[in-house]
Amino acid sequence: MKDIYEPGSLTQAIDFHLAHSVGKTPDTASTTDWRLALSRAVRDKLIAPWFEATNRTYAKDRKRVYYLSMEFLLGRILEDAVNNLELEDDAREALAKHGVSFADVVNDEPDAALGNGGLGRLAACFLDSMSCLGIPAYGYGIRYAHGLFRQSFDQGKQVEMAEDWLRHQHNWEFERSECLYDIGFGGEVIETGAQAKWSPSDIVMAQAYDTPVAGWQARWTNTLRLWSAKPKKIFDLDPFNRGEYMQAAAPAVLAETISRVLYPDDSTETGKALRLKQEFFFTSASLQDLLRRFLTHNGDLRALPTKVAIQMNDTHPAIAGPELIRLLSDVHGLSFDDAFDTAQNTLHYTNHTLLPEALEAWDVGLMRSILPRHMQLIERIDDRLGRDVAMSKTGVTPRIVENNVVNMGTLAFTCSRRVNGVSALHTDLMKQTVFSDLHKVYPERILNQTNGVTPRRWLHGCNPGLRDLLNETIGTEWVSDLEQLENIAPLADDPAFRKRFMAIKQDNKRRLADWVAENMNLQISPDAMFDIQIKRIHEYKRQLMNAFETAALANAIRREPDADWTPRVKFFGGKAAPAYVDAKNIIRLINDIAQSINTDPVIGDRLKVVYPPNYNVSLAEMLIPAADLSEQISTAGKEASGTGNMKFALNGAVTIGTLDGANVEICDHVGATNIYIFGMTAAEVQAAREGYVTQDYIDRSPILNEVIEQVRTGFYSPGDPTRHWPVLEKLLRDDYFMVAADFDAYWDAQRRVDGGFANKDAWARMAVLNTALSGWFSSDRTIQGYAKDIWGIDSLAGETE
Ligand code: F58
Repeated sequence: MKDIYEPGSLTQAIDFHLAHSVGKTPDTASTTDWRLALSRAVRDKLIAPWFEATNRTYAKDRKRVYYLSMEFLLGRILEDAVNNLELEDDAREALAKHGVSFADVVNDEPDAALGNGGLGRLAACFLDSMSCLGIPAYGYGIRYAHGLFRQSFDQGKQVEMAEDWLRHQHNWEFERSECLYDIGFGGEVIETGAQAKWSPSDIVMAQAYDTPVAGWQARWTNTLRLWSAKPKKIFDLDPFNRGEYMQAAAPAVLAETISRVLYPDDSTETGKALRLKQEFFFTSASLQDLLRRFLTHNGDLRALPTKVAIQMNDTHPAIAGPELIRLLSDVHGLSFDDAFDTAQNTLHYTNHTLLPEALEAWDVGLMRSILPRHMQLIERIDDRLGRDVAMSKTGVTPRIVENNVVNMGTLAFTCSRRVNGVSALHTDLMKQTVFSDLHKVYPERILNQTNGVTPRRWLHGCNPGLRDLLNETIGTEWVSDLEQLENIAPLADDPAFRKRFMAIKQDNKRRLADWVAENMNLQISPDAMFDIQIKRIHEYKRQLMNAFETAALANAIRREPDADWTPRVKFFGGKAAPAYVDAKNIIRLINDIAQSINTDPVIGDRLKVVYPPNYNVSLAEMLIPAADLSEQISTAGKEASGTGNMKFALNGAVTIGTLDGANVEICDHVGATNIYIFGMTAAEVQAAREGYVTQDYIDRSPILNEVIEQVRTGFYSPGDPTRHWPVLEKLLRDDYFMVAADFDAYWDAQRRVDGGFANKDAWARMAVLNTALSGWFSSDRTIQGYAKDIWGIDSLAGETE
């Protein structure tokens, strides 16, 4: 199929869509109208490559990947699509003809925030890379009506508001009103002989919405298929006619609840049931859909693994094990053993956390009431595991169902051919800790695929200054072959190149400073070091340690204002789960510390603290290119990988970090002299747990002690001196993440950073080398690893007919 527009005819396409899709004339069009028109024009350009990719996959009956993820944290779509199609100049010009700014138009788009953090953003990077590499793939997820909540601050406290990304027309998707599947809940299982039939008591429908995902230069285009819940029966007329309008509408409302909101946590009982329903809803719809597609070409379902690889992004879709077995056996007639083997050879599971509280476990009673047939199958799968365990003679006793809960990690592991961690350290720890028993029974199953990030969004798109410098210096191939950045490494020693590199950084910092002045009513100097920690607020990520260090630095400045300080602006960004009280307390403390420092005339420009509300992908795209220092300071052993750490390094920020997650590999790549590593290792953290007393560490650190005393006596909350006691109480009672133990090492490392930044040439050299040597952290490399080691799928891009 040919492109419907002539090359260079974007103007014509935008004008067409402004009139025919949006229904406006140029003189009445708002920024949003122009955005909708441009989005339609750009979407048109995706259609030909999309059809071609689909046809080629079909024609050759190629193996496909199905990436099942509860979350796809896409961010804005328009600018990314424009970049991938290299239409930026055309779009800018076309809009300029009408006196409209391209930047205003792309910034008008709300973020598609269908994810919480790293896990969801990783899924979005993977979609981009699979399209760039020409790997036939579908992303499957949920079309939440409301994505991650919007955050604001009220006197420093986090306030959550519902997000509403679909309020304006969403121009990227195609509604597939014919693509519907029944999803059952509850009811009973009727067994006749060896046959089981599940008869659910409630049924909702899953309806597909497809978004084309174009890869770099539209070499290949895959599909993101998101499911929306619809009622089976649209309306109850009887109660309506009786005037009982609420009752008439209730069944539909209840059904639609399933895809209404992205869950930021699951701390309430009702929340738990709804989340389990969401998980089953999208998993079952996806499996039914892919089986239907498989059966259009193939007869024997036992051949499924030759044509299909399913990747489960964490345990959220882990019900895929029993559901696939159910579909294969109860619906399509395979024996349980054949169904199990087929499912297991098709499924793969990625683990993203070892934190015990984040490992999913469902109450057996809840599972049985919502998914009675699946609970039976889980017990049979557990028996199979029991047999393998006995045969292995390892002496270990892993079980899926234990103490009346279904352990979803063990279920996912048992039903998968391959299980992977997301960084080298995390994968080792998986083998030693959470999955040590299963690893003994199945020593071949666990492997590592260190995370990566897409260079299209996280360098080419968000840092146009650096993009242009790179294009001019080493050509443009780096965009789809990121390790070519190594070619700039020798230029770290070239003063002229360093100067240009740092001038770009300075421009990015100036832009951010302008944004802060305009949006936060705070003046910051772009000459200061921009020190940034942006990520979900969690105790293990230790924003608290950063806040304490910030307060301690302010104290030191107040004592000796005329000493030779390296001016800094500390940025914090991130949301806390609404029910995570300890994290919300930390947010309030940071905001109070910021208020105290920013209004202190003695401190002045030597230190400022900025915490913009509602951190999201778009804000990250502005902050990361402007960073000098990247904060990656989690307690060693707790951050599975991190991906922000990679984005910062790629954009020429130097990392201060612990030997945790992928920081270890970043250190290996950029070199130990170009990163500030401090603190305990994962093994040292384990050893320090024995007899740990927070107060002992505080007593040994006069710097930390002073800050703790200030917090205790209300220095940061003068009208309300006890406000931050809960933070201290928690710390003193249970400093599980060892803020006190690592504080002095962190303080010392920060003072080394001060010295490092003061030496402009040496710092610039480090910055250049960080960009040059982090090309390995492209998600293209990660996806190539999955394709080769896990999925057994080749690229189709560039392959001749
Ligand atoms: C993150 N997990 C890891 N979970 O913490 C991070 O180290 C890693 O780099 C990233 O995955 C990608 O592998 C993560 O983001 C969540 O957001 C959960 C989603 C479900 C609700 C609880 C949080």
